[in-house]
Amino acid sequence: MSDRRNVTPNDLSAFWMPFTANRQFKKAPRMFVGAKDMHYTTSDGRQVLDGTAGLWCVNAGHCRPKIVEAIATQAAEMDYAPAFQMGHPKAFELANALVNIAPEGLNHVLYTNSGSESVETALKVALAYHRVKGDGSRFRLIGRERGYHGVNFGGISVGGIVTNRKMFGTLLTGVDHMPHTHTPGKNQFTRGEREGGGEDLATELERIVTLHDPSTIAAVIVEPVAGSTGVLIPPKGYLKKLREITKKHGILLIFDEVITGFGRVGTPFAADYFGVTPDMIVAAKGLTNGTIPMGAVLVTSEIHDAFMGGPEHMIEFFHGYTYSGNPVASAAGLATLETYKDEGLLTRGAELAKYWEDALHSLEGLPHVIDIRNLGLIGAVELEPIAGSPTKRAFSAFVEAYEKGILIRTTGDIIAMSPPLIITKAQIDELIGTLGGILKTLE
Ligand code: PXG
Repeated sequence: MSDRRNVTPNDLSAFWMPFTANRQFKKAPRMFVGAKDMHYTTSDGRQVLDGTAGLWCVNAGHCRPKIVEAIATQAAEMDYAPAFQMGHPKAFELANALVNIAPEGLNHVLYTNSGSESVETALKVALAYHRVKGDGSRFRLIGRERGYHGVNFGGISVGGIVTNRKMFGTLLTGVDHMPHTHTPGKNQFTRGEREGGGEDLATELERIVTLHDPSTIAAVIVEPVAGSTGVLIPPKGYLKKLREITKKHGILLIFDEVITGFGRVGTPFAADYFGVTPDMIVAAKGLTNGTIPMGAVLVTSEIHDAFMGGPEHMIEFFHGYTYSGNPVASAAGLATLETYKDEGLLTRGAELAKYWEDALHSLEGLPHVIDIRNLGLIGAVELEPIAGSPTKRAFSAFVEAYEKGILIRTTGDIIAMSPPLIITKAQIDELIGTLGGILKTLE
């Protein structure tokens, strides 16, 4: 095999890159060519400490042996099997393994290939569920401002990010949004969940439900902790209250745990952390440690069983993908869950959370830092935007960080971090220490 290090492609124009400033990137590309455990290797041979688990997905760290081997072995043994009207063992084994780590009651799994597809799948299950129960007037879907649920039409409709919505026409109809849970100007530098305001914020749902009448509402979808819009931690009691209201009105509650799933907040799912069990969990990313695209929707027996009433020769739910439960992805998922189990990673975040929190909050008082937020192994440092040039300051920090050997993410002027769950305390010090140095010299 040829050594691809230090090889930069000679033409970058064909690949229209996702969520990237293409012209800027292609003038000064940043390329990774290798990865192992906590580090990436750049095309110029430098090591970069991964402060973001790739894009919130490499929870066990990079190129872990069990996962690498499982993928190679499965690809050689059976690369693909038809997903409709045929099966293969690993898809079933993985579904069982997922149910085993999921909150009590979430007993069935539908597979997808991404977080976005998981969201579409969950929304469709919600609508169809009410219909098969003879309650087809429940057609409305409720999301939240500043929610991110991927980029497909259902997801951007229930999502609350203006830039992701405004170009794309009317989107889904029958959607409404709750207010987001962020309170800028108040509660800055709160560690973990803040006290107060949770019940009031959740009660906004009651107002929306009253406006539309509960009999028209199918489901409410929220991220337990909003990740990509800047790490917005819900106030205490908020999710419990959402559960109370949805239950009272026969509305399904969907947790989008694409980011918060698989140990990110110190428990297998955020549902466990908050002690709130939704009717569905949307997952992806950490399911295969980022290796092979795969997502999943976990649903309760009540939802699943509602579909199982018709004639047995009939397809119960007209939905699915060519790659639902793909053999290589299933093998990757099984090996990933084994790695999490072997190394206690689904709860390691809880052990490190306090150290992580203290390290992050040590940045309080540095130039431009206007807020710091954290939960489990998630953290955000919000910077004062440069007047008239929002996002520029944080983006400069991102580029500088890459040059100095750490990978961070930015959204607007918020720096978000979510390292692999194998990070050591010394590496937390390195990540935060390097970031602190950068903040001191930022314009
Ligand atoms: N739901 C949530 C909560 C997500 O965070 C998706 C759905 C969509 O997943 P896919 O696999 O279709 O991308 C996501 C994805 C970032 C960042 O830097 C976040 C995501 C993706 C890429 C970057 O914050 N979240």
